Amino acid sequence: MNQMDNNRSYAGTNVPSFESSRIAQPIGTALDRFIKNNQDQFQYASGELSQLLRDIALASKVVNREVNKAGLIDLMGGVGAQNSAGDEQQKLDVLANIRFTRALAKGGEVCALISEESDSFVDLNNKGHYVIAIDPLDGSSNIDVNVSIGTIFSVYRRKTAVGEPIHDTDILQKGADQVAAGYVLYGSSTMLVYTTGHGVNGFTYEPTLGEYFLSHPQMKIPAEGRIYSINEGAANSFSEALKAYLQSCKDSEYTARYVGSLVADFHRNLLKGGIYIYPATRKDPEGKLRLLYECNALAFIAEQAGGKASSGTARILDIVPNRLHQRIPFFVGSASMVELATKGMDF
Ligand code: FDP
Repeated sequence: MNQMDNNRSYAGTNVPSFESSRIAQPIGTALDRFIKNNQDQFQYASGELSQLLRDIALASKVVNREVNKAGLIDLMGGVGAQNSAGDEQQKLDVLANIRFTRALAKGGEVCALISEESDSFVDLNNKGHYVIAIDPLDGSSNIDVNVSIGTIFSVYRRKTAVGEPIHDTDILQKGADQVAAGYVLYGSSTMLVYTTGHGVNGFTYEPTLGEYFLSHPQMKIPAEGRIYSINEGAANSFSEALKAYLQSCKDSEYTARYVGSLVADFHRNLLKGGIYIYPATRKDPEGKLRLLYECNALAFIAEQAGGKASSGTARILDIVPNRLHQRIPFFVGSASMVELATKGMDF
């Protein structure tokens, strides 16, 4: 079929034919195949990290199924308890935590798991080479209202020798030490986006085949964006520098977009260009988001995609955590926006 056939118009309109549309293009590489093809990029390549990524993908499919059914079976609402960070635990938070913990424990590659839902780290298998930090279900307050939520994960190589007891040096590693990081977005379609330090690739879940396929190869965040994402309800307690930055966004007639699920806001800005900000506020003087299992992963992905991530005073990936559930102010997204937003910060 020639190009003219491909682009023929119907009834005088210039509608591209089905054959030439994106719909007709072949489905991308399956995630499993992609992981295998790229295994050699990794300096410790032994197949363990690849297996770990597959375990995460598998658990995310189970969670995706549960998220989709949440309104039909009794999976909405809280469990009547708080997690280590003091947030109300939702039923799906607890379930997602169980799904990921089980998948990672069975795999055997992970020696310790840090989760938003557990007070201390979980000792999984002393023979594993990897430490994982995970927010099993980010954006919990959106579960009951059917708005996009996500999973965020960071993977570190353990510092102690295999077989030795897990030490603080394994657990409290800075973001720059991550060997992989990613997120799953349970949205209008489900996507898994991850990096192993060689760019960022995005995979879309095909539910009838039960498989993720490469749909967004080598993702790059536009250096300049026009979207700003922040909960301005707390504006009275923002620093003067931040207030001035937000005013400049308004003066330039930027677009304000805030889903209230970090993964969803981050993902949109990654694709379109923009900045996500969760600053220090009166209520949360250290910021609200957790360094180890929220900010580090997204900072790694942002940098790999050409963007930036800052606490306002430091590059996120350079910050050495001092405790498991440490919070930090977070500015992430298009490089020039993060630079401008954090200029002259007075935290
Ligand atoms: P949530 O409390 O619903 O889990 O990680 C915490 C988080 O959501 C982020 O996903 C989200 O961006 C932010 O908190 C929303 O906080 P505010 O309601 O304070 O804006």
